[in-house]
Amino acid sequence: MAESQLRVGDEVAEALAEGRAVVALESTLLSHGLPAPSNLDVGRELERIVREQGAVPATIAVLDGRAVAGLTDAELQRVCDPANKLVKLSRRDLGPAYALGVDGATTVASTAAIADAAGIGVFGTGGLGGVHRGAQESWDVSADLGVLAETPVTVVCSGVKSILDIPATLELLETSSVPVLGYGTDRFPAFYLRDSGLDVPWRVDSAKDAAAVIGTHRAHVPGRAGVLLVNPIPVEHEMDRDLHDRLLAGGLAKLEREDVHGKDVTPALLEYFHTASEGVSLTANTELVKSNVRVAAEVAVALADRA
Ligand code: PSU
Ligand code: MN
Repeated sequence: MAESQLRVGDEVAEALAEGRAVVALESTLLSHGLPAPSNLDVGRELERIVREQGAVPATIAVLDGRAVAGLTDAELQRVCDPANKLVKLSRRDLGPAYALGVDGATTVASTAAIADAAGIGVFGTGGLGGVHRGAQESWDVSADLGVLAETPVTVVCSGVKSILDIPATLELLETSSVPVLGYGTDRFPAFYLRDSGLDVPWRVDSAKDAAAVIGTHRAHVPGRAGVLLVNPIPVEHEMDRDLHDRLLAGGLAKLEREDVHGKDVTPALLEYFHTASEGVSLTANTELVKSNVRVAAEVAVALADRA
C-alpha cells in the first residue's frame, strides 16, 4: 500500500522497525459491535492490555480516506462517537472509502489486510465473521474468511457466533488451508459459549507453542494463508446456555421479521443480544475480547522473541 494511503502511528512504526511485538485491533467491534459510551472504555482498555504484556497496540480504522494503523486517543474517540456515523468497511470497501475520503471502521477482513500492509502479523478481536445459516440460499459468507485465506496474519478470537453456521464455517476454513488452533482447548468455541460441540484440528497450550506453529507455518508452508487461534470466553463469563438459546432464537426471528441483510446482519444481531439480555451479552462480549487481546499480545511477544 502506498505510504500516502496508509499512516502508521509513530509508536507502532518504531516498534516494527525494532522488531518488537505489535498487536492489531479492529474498529468495527467498537463502532458497530458495542454501544457508546462504553465502547471507548473498551477500546482504551484493549490498548492497555496489549501494553501490559509488553507489546504495542495498533488500533486500525480509515480516517479522511486514509488507513491508519495506530490511532491516537483523539482518533479512537472519533471512531467510538456514534455522532460520526462511521461506515462499516470490509476489504472491498477500502477503495471507495479511500477515494471518497470517508471515515470508516474496519472489520476483521479489512483490519487484517491493513495490518499486513503495515507489517503487523498478529491481530486480536472478538469473533470472526463466517458462513451464515441459510447461506445455501442467501450466499451470505463473510469476507473475513476469504481474506484470512490469503493474508498472513494470525487472528485471535473466540471462534464464531452460533448465529452462524459453525460446521460450514469450519469446512470453508479447511478448504482455504487456514490452520485452526485451539488455545488450551480441543473444541471450537462459539463466542458466548466455550464449546460449539465441534473439534479443532490442533491444540496449543501456551503462547510459545502458538508462536512456534505460526512461525513455522509462515516460514515453511507455501501460500499466504493466515492462522486462526481460537480462545474460549473465560469460564466465569460464559453465557448461560438457556439464555443463549433464547437470544439466538429471538435474534434470528428479528432478522427475518425486519428483513435484515448483508453487512447490517451482524450489528443488528449484536444490538438485539445486548438489549434483550439486559447487558449480559455485553459483559460477555467485552470480557472475551479482553481475553483474546491478552493472548494475542502474549503470542506477538513470543513471536518477536523467536526472531
Ligand atoms: N462479531 C462480533 N462483533 C463484531 C463483529 C463480529 O462479535 O463487531 C464484526 C467484525 O468486525 C467482523 C464483522 O469482521 O463483524 C463481520 O461482518 P460480516 O459478517 O458482515 O462480514
Ligand atoms: Mn455478510
